[in-house]
Amino acid sequence: MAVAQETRRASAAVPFLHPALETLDREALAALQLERLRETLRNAYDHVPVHRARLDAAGMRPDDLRSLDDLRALPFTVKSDLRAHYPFGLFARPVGELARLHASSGTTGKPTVVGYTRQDVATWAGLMARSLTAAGARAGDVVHNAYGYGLFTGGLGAHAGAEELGGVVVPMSGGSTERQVALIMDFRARVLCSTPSYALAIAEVAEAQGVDLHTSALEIGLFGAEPWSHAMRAEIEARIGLRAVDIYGLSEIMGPGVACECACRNGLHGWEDHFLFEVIDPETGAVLPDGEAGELVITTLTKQALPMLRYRTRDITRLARQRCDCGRTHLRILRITGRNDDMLIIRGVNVYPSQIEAVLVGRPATAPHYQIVVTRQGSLDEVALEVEAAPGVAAEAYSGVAADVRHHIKSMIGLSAEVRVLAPGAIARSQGKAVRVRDLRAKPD
Ligand code: DLL
Repeated sequence: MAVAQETRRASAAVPFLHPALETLDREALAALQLERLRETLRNAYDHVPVHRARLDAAGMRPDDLRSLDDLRALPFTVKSDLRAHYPFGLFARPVGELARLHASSGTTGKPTVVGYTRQDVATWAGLMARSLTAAGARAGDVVHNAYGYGLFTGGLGAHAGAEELGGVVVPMSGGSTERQVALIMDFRARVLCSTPSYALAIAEVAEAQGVDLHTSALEIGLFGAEPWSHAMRAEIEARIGLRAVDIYGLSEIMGPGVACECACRNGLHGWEDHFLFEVIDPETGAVLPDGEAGELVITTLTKQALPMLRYRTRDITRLARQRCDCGRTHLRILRITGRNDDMLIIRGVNVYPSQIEAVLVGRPATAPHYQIVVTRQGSLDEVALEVEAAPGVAAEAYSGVAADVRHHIKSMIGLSAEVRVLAPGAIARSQGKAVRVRDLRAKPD
């Protein structure tokens, strides 16, 4: 009942950005997708030799496409394809016709580079504005944007979307946390855009400065770019006093705004007029039925510069296609629980960092700042959890707190882990994506 009331209030107060598009019935949506998929295949086939060779090898021509199910015959694209054809080999337009380049940080090897035409940039701003609207933002809102500006898509992506919506953007970027607190208060920001871990760092600095963010104008947070648990959502909401909304995206597909929660917050609406979503079994590549957990695969439907065919995101999630209470018909991506490559196998137990977070965050004696340290003893992987004590917990109590956390990790995840409780402030704070796992295992070259 409470949810229904909240939804009614939310949808009365927050109009859709494109009601006709966001509530298209499934049949009309599928027809639009098929038309756009044909166009995308033509673009990829005609302009990207790598795609043309793969489609030829699969015996498929763009005009052969009869139904959306034919998508399953298309080969996957993976991140290493972008690296192998660095920098511009997967682009369907000459660089001189582009408006923007972004790139991943590329901690190992070459970065992955993505490009946008002017129209791609406009599409992206439109989808980001749609996402902000779904989250509850509206024209005239002051939007404090603490996503990093630069090659990372978070800063500029959120910025352009907020402007498109008619918002008043504060282009803060990450860092200078004390200044962030002051400007959030002084400029009366209603919307905060940042990673969830950085939102918590902002809350912490505000508390240390004696500033109560509950008295700020903040009402909505658009948090994404890294996995975060429901427990983390509750923690952020309690510390800042806003409604925390999950937003998803990735540079290879566009940037932030590929999917976003609405006021119902029961999954992130994936904008299906611009993307096709599938979930596959990561081992076999077979498409899984809705509701089953697997790897998210996305095909772009309107991208000009970088059309992506069945891109394997490595993100683990489930899809739900039933109509949402908000009235939107676009499917929902349930919370991203982690990435394939983040999964740890510790003595045969498969563990995602977000499962550990769900146990650690919200316990009264620990703070939501943690790191997972993985080492190898002989042929066995070992894991140690370092978590900060909540402020005010006496140092003599740390060993008891550690025993309690160890017990809960064992009973809820089945993992036996060493737990080290550290003093408040001992774990480095992120200004963007948090580094949750310190992997000290020797890596083969
Ligand atoms: O992180 C784009 C973004 C910016 C999304 C701001 C949301 C907000 P990349 O740097 O390319 O792009 O990283 C993409 O981050 O494949 C996921 O693993 C992870 N990720 C992004 N959003 C979420 C989320 C941006 N809401 C990678 N929940 C993705 C969990 C997320 N993981």
